[in-house]
Amino acid sequence: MSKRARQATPTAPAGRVSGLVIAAHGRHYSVELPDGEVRQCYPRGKRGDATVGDRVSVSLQGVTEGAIEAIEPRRNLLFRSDQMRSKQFAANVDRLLFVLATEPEFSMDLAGRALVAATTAGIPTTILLNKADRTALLPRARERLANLAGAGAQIIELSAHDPDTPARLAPVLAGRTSLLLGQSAMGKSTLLNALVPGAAAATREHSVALGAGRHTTTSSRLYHLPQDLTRDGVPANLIDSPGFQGFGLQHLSREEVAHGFAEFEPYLGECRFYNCTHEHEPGCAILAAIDAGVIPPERHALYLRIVHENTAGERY
Ligand SMILES: Nc1nc2c(ncn2[C@@H]2O[C@H](COP(=O)(O)OP(=O)(O)O)[C@@H](O)[C@H]2O)c(=O)[nH]1
Ligand SMILES: [Mg+2]
Ligand SMILES: [Zn+2]
Repeated sequence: MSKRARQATPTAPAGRVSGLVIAAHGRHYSVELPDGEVRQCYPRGKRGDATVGDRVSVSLQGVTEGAIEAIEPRRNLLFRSDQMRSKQFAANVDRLLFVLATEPEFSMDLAGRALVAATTAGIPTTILLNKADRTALLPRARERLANLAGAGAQIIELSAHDPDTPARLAPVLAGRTSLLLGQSAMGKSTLLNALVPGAAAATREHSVALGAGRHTTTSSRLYHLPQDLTRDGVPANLIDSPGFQGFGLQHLSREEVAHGFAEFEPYLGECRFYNCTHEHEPGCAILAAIDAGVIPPERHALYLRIVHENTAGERY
């Protein structure tokens, strides 16, 4: 038996090990093996597109490297896409933690789009309203977030600087893989460092290994949360992701976009016309719910923006 085969887990084919993608940089992946060893892996041939959170089958090469032979089926994938390309945030995510803050002013448009992406991917969302210590700014942030009351996301107000924050988030994080997402400057890194002791050091080492030479997050990375957050043997993980300035949803059809709005759900299928676009048709149940004050007009306006942007993209 070769040394390589003996290192493999008993269930894997000879020389193959199942691993977890914890970082991705182009076609260069950091894969964590069952014994905790992290190997630098490259996809075999054209087999690309693995993403952080993916389980992959790796054949070990040399002492520190490996080849990704296969990507195991995903439970879900969170990504954004414009006409040029798509950007994967993470796969196999149990919960999206969308980070907003009392300052600088966050974009309701981007928050709404991230919620649509998560909802259509089947990922529940918790909104973290950070910098709640800036109490004078809280009422305005709450007022803006009121439009999301029916969007199916729990909202937690917190301060990443507050030493009690990790304990308060423990029930949300325990036994799950959560994805931290948000515009830059909202406090994602501060929150990550509060929740994952040693995350800052790991990020630095990673940038050095890649020769990136800077500490800004340019791609997603999976961190293990402390062991007391393991539930029923399932460890808790936190995936940090780069900030973004746009959030296209070109991969979604009109119907999918509509289902991305949780508050539309009770009315979908109730319109007079089976192919209602919910834009102007008589007997539209969504438009009626807006008139009745049940659905905020701002949410419908976002639906229209996404749908129009996607149909404009089809013409090219
Ligand atoms: N007042 C206050 N400032 C915070 C809080 N969390 C983060 N910050 C500050 O907000 C700025 C941006 O934070 P950072 O974690 O780098 O944001 P990121 O770009 O989302 O990773 C930094 O100056 C932080 O010190 C908080 O809870 N309260
Ligand atoms: Mg950051
Ligand atoms: Zn309709």
